[in-house]
Amino acid sequence: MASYKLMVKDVIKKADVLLEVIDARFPDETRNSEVERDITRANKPFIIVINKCDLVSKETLEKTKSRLSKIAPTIFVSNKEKFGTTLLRHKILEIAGIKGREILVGSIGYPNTGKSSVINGVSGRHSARTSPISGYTRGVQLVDAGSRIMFIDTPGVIPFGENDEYIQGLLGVKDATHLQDKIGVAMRIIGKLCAENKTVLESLYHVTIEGQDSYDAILLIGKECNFLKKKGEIDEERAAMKIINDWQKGLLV
Ligand SMILES: Nc1nc2c(ncn2[C@@H]2O[C@H](COP(=O)(O)OP(=O)(O)OP(=O)(O)O)[C@@H](O)[C@H]2O)c(=O)[nH]1
Ligand SMILES: [Mg+2]
Repeated sequence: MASYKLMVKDVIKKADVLLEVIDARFPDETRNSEVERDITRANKPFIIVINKCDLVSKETLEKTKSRLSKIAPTIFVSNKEKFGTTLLRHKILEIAGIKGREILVGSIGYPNTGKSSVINGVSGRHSARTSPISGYTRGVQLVDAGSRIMFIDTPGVIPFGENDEYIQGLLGVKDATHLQDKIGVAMRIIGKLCAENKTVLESLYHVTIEGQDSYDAILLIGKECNFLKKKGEIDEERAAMKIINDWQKGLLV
């Protein structure tokens, strides 16, 4: 992990502009205040790239933007729907304020947020390697995006401890079968959805959630899916895995 931190510090030192790539579905969980502090201390400009915008509603995006734009310029991007990348290119050129030489742009953030995809989107090429399995980008990679922009692609930077299973599940760093506390992770996903977007949960599973706690909501979903153990009890672990899988597949947005 120490080498990750050193790698990030080195990229911050070398780059003229930094992109902090976050996932639109969980902006707070994928921002890293330590990295932001290091960038500010190094006196480098940075842009918060809110990626995977196709996976959230416009209202959620606007709320996120109004909060985060107090910290740094923010740009919405969806690589899937191909928007935001031209604007991002312009913003990089504007914020760097460098004339006549190449601009080095470091792309940093949590695993799987789409750092490599954003680079490919801006370059209009597929030079940075991407993957649904997080941790794909291993070493630091340089990608020439043309018109004076050179990207530094980095691996995901966040230290994961044993207690970060929720983040790991949320970000798709681990799939449901590899999570120890599947029920705990599913409960937190349900809690998040009940606070932000209860209807999507209700309509995907054909249930009505009215004041139940997250555990009871898992049972309700298990019952509706007919996930039963031998004795006829609801198989809450199977229900939890389904919820985590559906979340990771993007069905709960
Ligand atoms: N829906 C959606 N999926 C995206 C978007 N951008 C990237 N992805 C997907 O997210 C996954 C991760 O993308 P990468 O670009 O490899 O992410 P990364 O941050 O470089 O990942 P690591 O290098 O492993 O840390 C891939 O399955 C991409 O297809 C987007 O805008 N919308
Ligand atoms: Mg990558």
